[in-house]
Amino acid sequence: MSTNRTFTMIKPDAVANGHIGAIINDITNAGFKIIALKYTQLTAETAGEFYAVHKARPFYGDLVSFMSSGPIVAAILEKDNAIEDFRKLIGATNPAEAAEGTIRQKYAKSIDANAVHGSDSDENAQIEGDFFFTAAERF
Ligand code: IDP
Repeated sequence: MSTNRTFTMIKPDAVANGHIGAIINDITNAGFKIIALKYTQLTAETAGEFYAVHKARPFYGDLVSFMSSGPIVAAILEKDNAIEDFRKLIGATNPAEAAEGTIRQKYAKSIDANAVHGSDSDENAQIEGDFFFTAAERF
């Protein structure tokens, strides 16, 4: 089922650097509607579970410890063509390669601390949204 929804996190670096407001502003200005929103912190265990798909990658341990190092903002967003449009809005994984004006280009400093997460498919958006939000927390 294609839902026109995506899931995002504002990662610990962007939260610590005071960019929550600016990033949410960029997201809503780009036409995304907020369906669910939460300020929370992952544990090493829940971060490990969320990123289990990357378990075999060399950066997995660093990714899990970084993502559990401080609070994050999790959100479900809605817009036509949400997955692709949101990936365009955030820019390349490595902020050094992210296009001018993208969220990662503006607010991220490195490939590991890259300010935001964006789902890469409808299926993963559903799984990732379900990881953080109950049905009663979506509007
Ligand atoms: P994406 O977040 O742009 O979809 P993925 O390849 O799915 O990128 O990687 C997930 C996350 O893992 C990235 O956002 C980044 O934080 C981290 N990551 C990816 N590649 C590297 C790397 O080569 N070194 C360190 N961290 C990485």
